Amino acid sequence: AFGERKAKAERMFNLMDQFLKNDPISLQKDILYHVEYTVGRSRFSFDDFEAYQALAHSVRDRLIERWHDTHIYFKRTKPKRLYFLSLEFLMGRSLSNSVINLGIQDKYAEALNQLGFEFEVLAEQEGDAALGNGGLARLSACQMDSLATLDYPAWGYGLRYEYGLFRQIIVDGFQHEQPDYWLNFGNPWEIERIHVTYEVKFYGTVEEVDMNGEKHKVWIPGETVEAVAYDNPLPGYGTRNTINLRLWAAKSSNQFDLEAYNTGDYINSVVNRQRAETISNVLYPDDRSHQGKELRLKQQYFFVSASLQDIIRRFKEEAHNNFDELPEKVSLHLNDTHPSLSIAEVMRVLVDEEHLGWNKAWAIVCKIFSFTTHTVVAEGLEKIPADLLGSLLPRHLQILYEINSHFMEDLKKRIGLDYNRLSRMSIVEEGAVKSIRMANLSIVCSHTVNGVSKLHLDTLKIRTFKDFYELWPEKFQYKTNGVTQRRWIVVSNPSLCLLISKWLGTEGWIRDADLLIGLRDHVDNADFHREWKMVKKVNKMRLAEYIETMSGVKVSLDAMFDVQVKRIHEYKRQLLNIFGIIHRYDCLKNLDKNDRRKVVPRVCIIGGKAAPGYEIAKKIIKLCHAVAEKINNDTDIGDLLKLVFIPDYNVSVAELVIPGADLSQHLSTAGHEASGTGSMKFLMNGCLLLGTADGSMVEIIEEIGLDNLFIFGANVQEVAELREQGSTLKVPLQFARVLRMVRDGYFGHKDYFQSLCDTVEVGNDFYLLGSDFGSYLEAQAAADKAFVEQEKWTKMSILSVAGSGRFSSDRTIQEYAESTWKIDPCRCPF
Ligand code: 6GP
Repeated sequence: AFGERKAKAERMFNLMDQFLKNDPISLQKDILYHVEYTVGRSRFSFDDFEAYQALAHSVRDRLIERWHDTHIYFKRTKPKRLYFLSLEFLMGRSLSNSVINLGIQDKYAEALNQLGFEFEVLAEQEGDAALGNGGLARLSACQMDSLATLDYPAWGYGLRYEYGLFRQIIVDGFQHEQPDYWLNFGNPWEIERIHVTYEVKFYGTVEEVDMNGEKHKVWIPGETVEAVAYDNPLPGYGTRNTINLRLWAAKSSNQFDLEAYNTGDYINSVVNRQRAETISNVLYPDDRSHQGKELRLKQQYFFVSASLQDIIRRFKEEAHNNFDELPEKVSLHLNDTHPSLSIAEVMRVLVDEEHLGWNKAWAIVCKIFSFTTHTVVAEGLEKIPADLLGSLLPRHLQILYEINSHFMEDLKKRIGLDYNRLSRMSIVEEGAVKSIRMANLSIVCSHTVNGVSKLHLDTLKIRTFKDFYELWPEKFQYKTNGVTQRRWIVVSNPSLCLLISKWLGTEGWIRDADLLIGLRDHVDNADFHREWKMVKKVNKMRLAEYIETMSGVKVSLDAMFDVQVKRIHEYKRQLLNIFGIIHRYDCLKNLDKNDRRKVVPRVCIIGGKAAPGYEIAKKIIKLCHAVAEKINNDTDIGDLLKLVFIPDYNVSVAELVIPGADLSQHLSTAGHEASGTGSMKFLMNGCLLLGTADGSMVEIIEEIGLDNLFIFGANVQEVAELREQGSTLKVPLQFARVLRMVRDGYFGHKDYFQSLCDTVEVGNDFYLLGSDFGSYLEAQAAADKAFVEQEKWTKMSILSVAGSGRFSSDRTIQEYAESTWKIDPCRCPF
């Protein structure tokens, strides 16, 4: 009977497969249908934006079809599922990525051509979905793409912020923040599920009640908010599998405030209900400092509670109520500590609602969670004041205390009464402000704790989580980050994509990035070199045009395009870059005309956002503009040196900037960048890297060899030694000179820049700009020298791409799937 049912289902799927046709005529019909009936414009008259909307809806239809098929298949086969819990996803645009993954880009291009539109032009109409800050959030997006492509039965869960990461505008060289109204023009990529809603509770009290002779804790909440699901289908490449990213939005609950109604205060009651909806309103724009704000905690719990209700409901549908099976069916991944309240929440559900005993519940919980940390510094780790947690989530605080007291008891048995160590490892931090250490909680309860590069794990072992590592060495692993070559080559660099496929004789590398190694076979081929350089030139032209429209600065295509784009942080040392540029400018000014001719012209490009409250980072942005103004207007210098700041750096800007870069800079003080993923995107685009041996750079060096990039600066051990030296540290004269120029007001704003200069003064220079400056300049000189030898440069560029295969997020995800999540591919056969 099962065979018959299966055959019938397969016949049905074949029929359904025909439902939406993908030939250009059908696509045109669908687009025009959406112009008329979805967008509500006449099919005889619509503009580019309306055409984009209609196009997006026709793509969405195709996504939905596959997404349904995938989920029906998952439901039928009941595989163990991965739930990827993350408060941030930096998806960027969806159109190009979707049609490429669906494999129908050419057909759409043709269909649009006949309608008088160009695909690329319409793609530019789309705004970015920026529901995240930086590296962590973009990593989640890359990993979702890999999960779909590799057919894993995975779900992403996140929050649907009404306002994503702020827009950065620059006024007079200063950063200003504006809200990101990304939903104002509608979002064709999501599906609102008005029937998928859950109630999320806050505040209130905990009571103990007798049930059948047993005592149980019952949480009587003081406020209830509703979570509504918005689903975002994410297609894999070269597969029908299309997985779901489910984002939650807050809606006021249907429970009406009767008391307010009785007293007649109808208006206030309605207004108060709206307050509930503010929970998912806005993304917190700090990527590393945690301020223990109530709203942030509310966001976290709102997200955790809705996601877990959804996950447990699905589990119960498939496994009935046998919670012993939970570890075989469910893997919960904590993307940093932000979702770690999940641990207390699962305990609460199992103990209070499902009435499992504490020990049994704990044994289950310890088998289902895995955790990845994305930071290095202990100060960056999340701590939540116990008072705050107790008032918002009274039952969870009790559970956290209980988890901790069990843990402390066990720990004493293992390590004895070493009170210092016990207090360092405790989940509860006693002190002026008693607080909950979310990282300790995550480590205690997860079966695996992951770093994001080898060096990162080493740092965690010897520094940040030393005590835990000594207790549970087997828990600690690393999975070096990766990025998806679909977005970072195929979508963003179509000419390179064609060239690679031509010379490899296959498009197989789009699913298997290891094949890129085959480019090594052609590394000396003159035709290949010519075509390679052509591709770079085309991308540089695209970038040059963008620079001119954004900043009015005309740049020469013969110059080396030198790029540093990422969040602005002291540890990422954008200041080192700017100081290097000042030094270069200073040297140029002192050269005579003849010598200037020998200089490699540079276009220095810097971009990135500063957290709104991060004063020093904002000053770095201002300094960049002040220096740019001086240099770019110096007719003496002309095309030899230009400096441009690209405003509002985001995913779609990155797609334009990265392919056009010759050189990119990754300057973090060794030991501070957990991994770094920007470097991998540049690497895949044939851009040479200049940087420190930090994070994943160490592994990039292993892969492509020291000869093919420019490494400088103190390594991790040296950093520790240098810091010991304090105010006796030696700093090159050039550094002191540059610092003096800034201090003396050479670039204006003398007073404003003093405090910035203080941060790198000897004795105060925590990130060691001064002591790394000499070797930084040497690395820059080596880059100049290599750039002159175009054949050598091209070879290095080819070898960079050839060696980038290991930095595909496909590799990362496969490692997680096999060794951490223990999930198998589940490929929809239809
Ligand atoms: C970042 C790390 O700084 C970066 O090195 C890493 O590549 C990336 O995560 C992905 O793992 N961290 C964050 O963005 C962050 O918010 C709390 O950390």
